[in-house]
Amino acid sequence: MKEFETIAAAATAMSSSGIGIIRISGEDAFSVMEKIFRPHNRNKNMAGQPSYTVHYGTIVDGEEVLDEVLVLLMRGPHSYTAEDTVEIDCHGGRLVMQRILDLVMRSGARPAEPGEFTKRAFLNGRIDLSQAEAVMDLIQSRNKMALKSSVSQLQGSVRQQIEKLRSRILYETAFLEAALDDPEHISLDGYAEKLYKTVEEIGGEIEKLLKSSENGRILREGIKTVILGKPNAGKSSLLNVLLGEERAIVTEIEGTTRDVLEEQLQLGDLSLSLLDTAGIRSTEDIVEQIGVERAKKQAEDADLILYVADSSRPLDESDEEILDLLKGKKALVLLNKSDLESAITPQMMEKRTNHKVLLISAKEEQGIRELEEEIRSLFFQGELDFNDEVLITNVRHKTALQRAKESLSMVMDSIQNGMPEDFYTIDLTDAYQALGTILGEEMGEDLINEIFGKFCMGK
Ligand SMILES: Nc1nc2c(ncn2[C@@H]2O[C@H](COP(=O)(O)OP(=O)(O)OP(=O)(O)O)[C@@H](O)[C@H]2O)c(=O)[nH]1
Ligand SMILES: [Mg+2]
Repeated sequence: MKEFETIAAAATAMSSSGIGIIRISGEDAFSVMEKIFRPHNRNKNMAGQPSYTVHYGTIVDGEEVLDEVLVLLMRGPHSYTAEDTVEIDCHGGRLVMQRILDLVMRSGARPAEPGEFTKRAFLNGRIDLSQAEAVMDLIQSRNKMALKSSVSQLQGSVRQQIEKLRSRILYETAFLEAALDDPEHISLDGYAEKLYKTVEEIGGEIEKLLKSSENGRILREGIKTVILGKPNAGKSSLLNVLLGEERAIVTEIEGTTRDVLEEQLQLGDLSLSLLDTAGIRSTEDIVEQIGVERAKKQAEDADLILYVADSSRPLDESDEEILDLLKGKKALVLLNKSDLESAITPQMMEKRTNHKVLLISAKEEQGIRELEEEIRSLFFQGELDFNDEVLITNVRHKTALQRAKESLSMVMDSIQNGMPEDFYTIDLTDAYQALGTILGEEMGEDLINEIFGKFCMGK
């Protein structure tokens, strides 16, 4: 019966701030409040107060007044958790919040687990699992686009899309089963061709969602941008210029950076996860060798590589090696140290690579705006408009969509191979169930607990 116990937690950070909010949810939320809250108007009957009302008074532990507060009442099912909920707005201070929280626990609530309030909203059917997950994404959003996408998911954009696909699949499964049960009245003549087309269409819709997940991931995690180049090319200098602070060590000694250094960078709406790496060269130094290997490894799964070359020095075999690493990747070639006399011109570089070549000077901060613009246009080429598109931002949703897509492909195979109709229903049902897991249907308790376990405290 654990799910129905009354829970409580601090909903705001426990630190010095204007106010702190303690939230209580469950059957006994109101009775806990009555035990510890003394309304300013002593004659007020708190148990009889309507939902969505705010009351001024004090929190008392016996005769001791702990704080002056406002209490908000929300009766289920019209609350976040869909249960009776009380929020105490107290002063935001570690000690005062801790003392009130202790008192709440002694008065009939137990500490909420991470994500438990949202889990209740889900278990009580107020939101589906994709919406619950959107709550977490919303809190963690690092840029406007990510925020916009999680708000739309919170409002059910993913759910609606999935429900539409599921109901189409369900219709076909039900029709097939009815026909198989009652062949005398329902004919399956010509049905396979029709089903093939429908399944192909649904598969196409799923494919579209899967494609969106790449943009979704970039929104969520930021563009993984790896700065690559030979020692001394100015990689760390570039990182510092982009960040606007002296984050990485810069010296004229080759091999200054040994390890990968990661920093977050905001370019307008875009988030970049920017990685400075060790200069690529063959070296006897074991520590540097490890650094070089790490740099190459990061480059392998980068969304974007910024290749920094020292334009005052001629190209050598290490540059060739780096140019190889750029093949098939989104990349920009940056000829750095444009303030010095050049040994490599953009024209020379353009002959060796299909990537865009830019002249910059990290030291003089030249060409940096242009670089930022190029990065933006690489990721937003006009066609990427997140306004109406449902974006899949969650890896779990992506995996489920892939499973559904595979099952639908099997249905199409069965039709093409002239298999009997009952084969179709098995795979259609699989696809239906796979999509259901996105909404939190057909899922075991363990999995549900694992998902909510990743939430933050008090949410
Ligand atoms: N003239 C000039 N010097 C630069 C420029 N950018 C960097 N430098 C200098 O080049 C040297 C190396 O810069 P770093 O940023 O440490 O180079 P790096 O690529 O990180 O080097 P490693 O960490 O050794 O791989 C430093 O002395 C910088 O001041 C530039 O645009 N113009
Ligand atoms: Mg460096």
